[in-house]
Amino acid sequence: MPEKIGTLDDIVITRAIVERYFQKLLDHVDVDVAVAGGGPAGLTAAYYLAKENVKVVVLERQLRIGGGMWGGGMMFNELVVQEAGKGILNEFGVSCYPYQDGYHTADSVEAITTIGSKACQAGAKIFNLISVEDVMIRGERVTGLVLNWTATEVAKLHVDPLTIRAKWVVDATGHPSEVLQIIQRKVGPKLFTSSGKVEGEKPMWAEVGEKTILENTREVYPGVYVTGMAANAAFGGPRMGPIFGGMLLSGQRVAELILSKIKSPAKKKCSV
Ligand code: 48F
Repeated sequence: MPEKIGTLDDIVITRAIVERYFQKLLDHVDVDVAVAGGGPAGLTAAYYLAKENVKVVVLERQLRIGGGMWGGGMMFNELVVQEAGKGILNEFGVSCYPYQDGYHTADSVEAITTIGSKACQAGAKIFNLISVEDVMIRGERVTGLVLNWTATEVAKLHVDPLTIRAKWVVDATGHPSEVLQIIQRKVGPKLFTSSGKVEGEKPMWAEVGEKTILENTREVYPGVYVTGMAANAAFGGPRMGPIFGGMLLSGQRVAELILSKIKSPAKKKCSV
């Protein structure tokens, strides 16, 4: 065996993984922001929050982060962004190529691996293989998320979940807007939408969808913001297919909205 590999004890490897994982988990059971869903919108939100030293955790059901970005359009792994979306890809360092006026393309694999990496390096903690199955509500405000291993969901095992507390929750679960569906199921039609329920996404229309997604990125229940495709699903905007600028801009916007809440401290009385 080559000398440079040295001696390796399988039990040390096991201890290292178990100790480090549980330390990481324990450090993130009480956070500023919990993001449900590690697609392009959730990861972009996590990046912009972590960059400002906000303690942020991303919970992702799948083994892999990235949601619907990997496959570009219909498994052609290229994506399109408009000028504003290109600005965010540039900030991440993703290569963009002009196609025609106002349209740029990027390799979807380069885009999502880079965004994920930048979010981690900024300090966001991502937990994959964990599904959000419920919310904690105290006094008509969401105060955290209820989690379980995706494996229990897949195997339909009767196993009780665990919880994490968060000052703010972000629904970045994409088309199904799962956190909002849970809230409406548990507390009735009390979302800040016209019907109080998830309005449901409308048919594909890139131009309108990319505009409405930014208006729809907002607080949708006390303590809960919505971003990405979940925002258009919540407020009844169209889907927009493989143009991804709206997802990135929505992730950035939700981070700005939460940062403005975190940074505007409650007014205190001055003593003289
Ligand atoms: O679906 P997804 O990519 O949502 P997004 O960030 O971006 C939408 C685009 O991919 C595309 C589009 C572009 O125009 O329309 O569809 O809004 O990522 C959502 C992620 O959330 C995870 C899911 O596995 C995916 O990776 N997710 C969904 N529900 C849960 C969840 C849940 N209950 N718990 C944890 N993760």
